[in-house]
Amino acid sequence: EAAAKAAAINADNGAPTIFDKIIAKEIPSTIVYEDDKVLAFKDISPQAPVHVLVIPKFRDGLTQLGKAEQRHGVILGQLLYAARIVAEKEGILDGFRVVINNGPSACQSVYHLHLHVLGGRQMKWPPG
Ligand code: DGP
Repeated sequence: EAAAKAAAINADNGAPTIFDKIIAKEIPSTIVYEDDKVLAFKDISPQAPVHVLVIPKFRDGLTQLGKAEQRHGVILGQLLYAARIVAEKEGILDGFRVVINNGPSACQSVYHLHLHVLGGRQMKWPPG
């Protein structure tokens, strides 16, 4: 029941998220890459020596990947390509992982689409 409650609290309600403040630079972050459409910054709670989040600057309904529509195809490609730029900048191009947590059962906690770029250590499979 506690888990169901937590899931409900974290459910996708379309409200603004902390990432809006990071995009607006109202709260600080360590930016790794930025262009007019995409922002990449270090995760506040790193799960690997390199842990960077890649987000669209304009959420445009993309609270989670499961809400993607065909019109989002271009930004989705830009995000994935930005993950590759981040991997190169961070020196992990030889081995890195890109993760998208979608929804409560995947432990998504921020409802603004984001790619996790992880590396700098041996990653395990399957993930938890
Ligand atoms: P997820 O669980 O997939 O929704 O990942 C959300 C990530 O966002 C999580 O790894 C921690 C990170 N995060 C949350 N708040 C902040 C913040 O204020 N600054 C930064 N840099 N990262 C944050």
